[in-house]
Amino acid sequence: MATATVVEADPTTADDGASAYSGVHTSAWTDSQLRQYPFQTRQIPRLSHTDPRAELLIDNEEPVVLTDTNLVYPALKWDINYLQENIGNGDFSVYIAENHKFLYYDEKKMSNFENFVPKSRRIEMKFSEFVEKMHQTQELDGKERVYLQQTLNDTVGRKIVVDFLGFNWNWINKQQTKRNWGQLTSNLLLIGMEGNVTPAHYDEQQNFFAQIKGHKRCILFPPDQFECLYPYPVHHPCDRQSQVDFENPDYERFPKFKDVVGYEAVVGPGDVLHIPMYWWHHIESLLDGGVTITVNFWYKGAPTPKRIEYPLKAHQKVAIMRNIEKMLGEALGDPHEVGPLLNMMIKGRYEQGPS
Ligand SMILES: O=C(O)CCC(=O)C(=O)O
Repeated sequence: MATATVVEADPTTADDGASAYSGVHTSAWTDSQLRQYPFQTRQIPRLSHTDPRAELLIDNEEPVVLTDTNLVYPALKWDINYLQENIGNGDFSVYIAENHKFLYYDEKKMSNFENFVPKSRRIEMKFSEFVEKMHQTQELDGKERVYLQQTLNDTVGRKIVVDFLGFNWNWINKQQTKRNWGQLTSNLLLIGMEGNVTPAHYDEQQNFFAQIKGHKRCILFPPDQFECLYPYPVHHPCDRQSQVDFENPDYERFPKFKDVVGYEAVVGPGDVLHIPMYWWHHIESLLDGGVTITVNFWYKGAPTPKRIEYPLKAHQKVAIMRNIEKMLGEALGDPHEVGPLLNMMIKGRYEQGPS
């Protein structure tokens, strides 16, 4: 199933302070800060950006943690106080969830599924209100939580602009050009509480995920594990998100989740994780690890090549499936008719069985 050829991490460099290799290291974190899940993972390699293996992995649309890009070097001094003083008076999107899981939903698709009840809500607030809210929820002892997720924009203060201009644009622009990626669409600033979880989903963009403060565990799955992860229908507000609750998987509904195999890395300040387009990612701020700050760099993928090569890659098949669902939704005039029609089309006809 998994066709990814992620190179095996070098145990001498793979460690970010705690050990999947049980060597002796000074620990920035320990295994007890990781949540437990019922599937196996392999380590994503941690490499220097000058290592040719790193370039190869990015070329092959495979994940890698780059340890020394200096991509967000000026931001490594950012903490809540510095941001509160300098980030400006703009509005920030803050999600409030009833537990640690922040399942994303597309508000524009909510009218397609009138019975859908989101488990988190988005509120626009000033940065100082967010900080206050975070302190309040910390006192509530972890039940309700907040997660700031805001695209960086021109409302930020002068010092943040200076930091932003000092990012290693030279390196990242070269990455973009070399691979013929489209434009940088946005930089999302994420400020999370310890223990926050972004459940598994995929994006239709290339991502350089730059960790600034605290540690995050990133579990990735290649696009060929689509069948094991059971994404919501395209018209559902949770499009691109897995329906499987990793902490309590319903194997009757999602039997193939038993076959899922992930790749994982814990990223800390200065690390940059390449999350290739269409790769599933589940991201958790470590338990008892304090506040986390991340800025990601989302790029449009390369244009479809003029000459298509066969066999198609898994992510190209995902794109085809998405288009079929979208076209059926339009043709039928009702997203709720897509599932029944697809079922009618395949039931007793295309399922595997005696030939
Ligand atoms: O860091 C997180 O919690 C989620 C980030 C994410 O999903 C992304 O950058 O695509």
